[in-house]
Amino acid sequence: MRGWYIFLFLLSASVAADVQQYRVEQPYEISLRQPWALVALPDDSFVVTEKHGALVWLQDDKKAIRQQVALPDLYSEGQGGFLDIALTQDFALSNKVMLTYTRGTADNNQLVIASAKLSNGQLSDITQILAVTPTKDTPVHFGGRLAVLDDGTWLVSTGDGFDYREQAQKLTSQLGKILHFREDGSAVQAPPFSNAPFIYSLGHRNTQGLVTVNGKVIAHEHGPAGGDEINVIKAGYNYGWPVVTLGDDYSGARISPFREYPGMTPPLHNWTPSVAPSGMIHYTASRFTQLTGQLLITTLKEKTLLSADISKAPPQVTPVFTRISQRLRDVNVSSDGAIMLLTDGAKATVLSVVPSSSDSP
Ligand SMILES: [Ca+2]
Repeated sequence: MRGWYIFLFLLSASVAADVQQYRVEQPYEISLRQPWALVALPDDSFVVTEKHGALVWLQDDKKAIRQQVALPDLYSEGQGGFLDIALTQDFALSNKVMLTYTRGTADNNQLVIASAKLSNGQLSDITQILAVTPTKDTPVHFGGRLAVLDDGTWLVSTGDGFDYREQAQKLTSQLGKILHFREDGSAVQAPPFSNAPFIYSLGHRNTQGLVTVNGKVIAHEHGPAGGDEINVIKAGYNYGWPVVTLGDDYSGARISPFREYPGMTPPLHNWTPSVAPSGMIHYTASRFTQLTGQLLITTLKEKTLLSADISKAPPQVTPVFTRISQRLRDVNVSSDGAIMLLTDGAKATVLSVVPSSSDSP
């Protein structure tokens, strides 16, 4: 009888456990310097942004080409620099992309959104369409993640600037928000706050994961000491920071006496202690069938990839590929369903993870 219970335990444990049969490859020889985003292109090549202002094109034939991008007034200190790139819906025809970077000086800097053309791994026609206000004097908490919605309008996350966390609650500031805009940088029609037409949601600390899943917007954000969150983002909603957080200040002091507050939306998932979530995708491929339909989230502090099944309440969050123990900056997928992981730091690389059969070493 006891053996039968152990069998049942192993059977149920195997459902939620790490994907066991996988192989990790390093397909590109180039060493990447402080990369931020890993972007898949329709021709199955990838581009990687590097914060100091370079774009690296990783081609299918394993060659890599680095371009120093002419980003006007680039400010590349701390967490700032060249951050995200996202393709427009008609990219195959137009070669048009959106990008984020930080501009200015140590005393006066801001996140900006620009449109550009991307062809043959090279960016051109870079035109600033939006700049987050007010400017600030800290080199951290810029947010910077882009996502395109089904109707072709755009969202971008902004950070609270660290020293300006109270502004995350103010509609007069674009810090600590998710902003909504059209492809030309103008405000959308009928925004939730008529007096702050770019603001989609408020009360965020530093959001670096932003995806759509079947029309729903899902974001993750860095908390302070603990209190990292996954949120379902809805227009006009307040996500609480810094009035409500399940984390504490780095000193150990409470940031707020409130763990919940009327009118403020609690997270779908909370991580305490922090994992430091960086990138995120919705995995729709079938190469790893256990992961199909799940969110894949890279982490810096936890040094692993996490899968999140948000069809369950509460979401089921599970480490995957646990033999890889590195700070991970971003994640994407190749056209054949391989999971591509961008590592973090001054000598970073791209790892490709594919299933291996049980008789492989
Ligand atoms: Ca929150």
